[in-house]
Amino acid sequence: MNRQTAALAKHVLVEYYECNSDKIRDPDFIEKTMIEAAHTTGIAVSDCVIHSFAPWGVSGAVVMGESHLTIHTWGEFNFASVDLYTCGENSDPWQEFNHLAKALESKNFSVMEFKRGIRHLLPPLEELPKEPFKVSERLSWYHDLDPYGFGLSIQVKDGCLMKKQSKFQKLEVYNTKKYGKMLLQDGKVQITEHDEFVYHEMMVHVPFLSHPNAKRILIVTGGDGGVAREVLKHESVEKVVLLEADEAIIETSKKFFPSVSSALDHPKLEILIEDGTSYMREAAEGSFDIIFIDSPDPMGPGVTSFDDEFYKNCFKVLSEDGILITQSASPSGAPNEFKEVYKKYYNLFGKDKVHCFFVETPTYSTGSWTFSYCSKGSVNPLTNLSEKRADDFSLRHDLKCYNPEMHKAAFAVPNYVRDILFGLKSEDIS
Ligand code: AG3
Repeated sequence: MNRQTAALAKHVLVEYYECNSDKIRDPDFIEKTMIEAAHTTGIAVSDCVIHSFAPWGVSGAVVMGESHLTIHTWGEFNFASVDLYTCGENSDPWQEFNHLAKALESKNFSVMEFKRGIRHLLPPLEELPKEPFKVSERLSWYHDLDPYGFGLSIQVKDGCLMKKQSKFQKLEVYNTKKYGKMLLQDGKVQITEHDEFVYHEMMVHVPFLSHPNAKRILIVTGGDGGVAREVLKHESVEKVVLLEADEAIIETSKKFFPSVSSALDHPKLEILIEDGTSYMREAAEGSFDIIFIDSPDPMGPGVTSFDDEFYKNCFKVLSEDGILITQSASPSGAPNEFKEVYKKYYNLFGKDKVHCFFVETPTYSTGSWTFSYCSKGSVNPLTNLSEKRADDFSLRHDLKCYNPEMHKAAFAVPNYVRDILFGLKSEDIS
């Protein structure tokens, strides 16, 4: 770049003619496409605002670090007018341009490129004050939005600490204002440093303190290590197998969440990088006392690929008194998913062997989440709870959430959830 043409940013103005008329009238499509286009630059996206106008127009803006992308569409003319502004000499707005041209199916376009902030017209750097400018910290919001018209917003600082597409999913790490570091999988919050203890302690200690003697433990998709950390607090445990398909989760947790991944090198723990389907097919009958499935959402965007055969194999692999614990979504946020999950377990274990318990999860949308407790034999989460043992355990390990009162209270089910669970008719349970 020579002295005359060097600039701080590039600005490309595009007119996309003869676009696909349905697409340019669809605000959801425009939003998704704009964010995808912004991601092609590699510059972090701060926010996206979209408005639709009657009868056929959409206006939108994506704000990125010192860059932006705006769009105005005229549905009646199959036309979209777009600004692509990217900072940095090496930035490339043309990938954004291509992405939009393809997505909008524009057959004809015109483009102008401008340099912004012509370098030789700006003061030479050596004339700037030696002290760095005081930049006021401005936080932005991360929105974890459900497809059901609801979501969670959490304020983040310092930009994105890590973003990568693994073989299986998009992983991101942010530093939040209130909850410490946060891990996202495909845009959904999985853990935050400051509230993960609720989910992990309750998921693990509820079955352990009602099972008489759990020794052999299987964890499926718990690569961040939170479940393993809690499991390994129990001295009865002889062996823990952790099945995780995505090695990148393990690496990310070790790097950014040392307090969650702290037990991943424990000598009793065996980590296998696989999704569990074939492992479960081949595992010996009755070989595990507790199985934990710490999956992303049971259905919807973060859906896991476990099919009926996998769950049948879980049943087979459990010992006589074995317990299967899975996260079972938010019944108010995703009632249909919730219902489907319980339908499956009722079929497999029998209705009276399946119990639902609640936990408070400030950083999962709705703030209230459930686990399912499915018992193969006669272990019951309440009648088999040893309160003395639970109390001692909680004190000895200085737990932040679990205690015998929490254990009992967790199984209190509000009427609207009872209606879903008890309303599952025998024909649903086939
Ligand atoms: N596992 C899944 C939590 C559910 C997240 N869903 C959501 N935010 N919609 C958490 C992994 C912790 N080990």
